[in-house]
Amino acid sequence: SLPADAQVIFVLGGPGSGKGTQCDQIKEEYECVHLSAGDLLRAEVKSGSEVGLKCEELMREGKLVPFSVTLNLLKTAMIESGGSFFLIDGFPRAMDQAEQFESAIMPCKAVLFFDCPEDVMEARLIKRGETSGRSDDNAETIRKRFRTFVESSLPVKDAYLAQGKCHVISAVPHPLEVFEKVKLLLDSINA
Ligand code: UP5
Ligand code: MG
Repeated sequence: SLPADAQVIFVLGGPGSGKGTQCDQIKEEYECVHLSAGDLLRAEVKSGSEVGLKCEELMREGKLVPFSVTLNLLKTAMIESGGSFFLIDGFPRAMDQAEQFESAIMPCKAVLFFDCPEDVMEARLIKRGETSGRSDDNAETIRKRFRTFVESSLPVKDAYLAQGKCHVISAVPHPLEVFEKVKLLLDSINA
């Protein structure tokens, strides 16, 4: 089980907004465990498990995998990490996921939301697709990921804004400049 003082921060933003890039920076300066739901899913696909096979197709279509899959992967990784301060990157991607995670595990302390125009995210992903090997970094799937993001994931941001838990940071500047804002924020919520 998780330590009594465990804390969760959700790191959200559109496809290619820079969630992973910023989490890599954060973990250099803060003692935390970075868990990317997408990375956990890609590892599951790579393992060749039955669950992985089911998810592969959905991810290639830019659709959400079943919530039970991500919840199990995240919960297991949280416990196995032995950590107590968790950056959950790219999850929850829909409001029901947020609610169910919070009732099954714990309420999040805060949400970091990376705001980025679609054309900027698209250019980043197309460029990354030249070398990433990710089956979803192609123009057609990127469009579908954007659609899923707007329809399912953006409402999560709005709900946490209404709760006063969501902090929006522009993801357009240079990564180091974005990180300066992230640090101010984390220090202000005393993570
Ligand atoms: N880059 C980053 N920051 C930059 C900056 N400030 N200036 C210029 N360039 C910048 O960055 C993307 C690219 O941009 C990189 O090349 C980077 O160098 C550059 P990255 O940090 O990787 O952005 P990130 O937001 O992490 O983008 P990612 O592609 O990982 O976001 P997605 O949300 O699309 O992908 P994720 O891995 O989270 O999910 C993949 C799929 O899994 C989903 O589409 C879905 O099918 C499935 N999924 C679920 O179903 N449920 C979940 O809970 C999670 C995932
Ligand atoms: Mg990522």
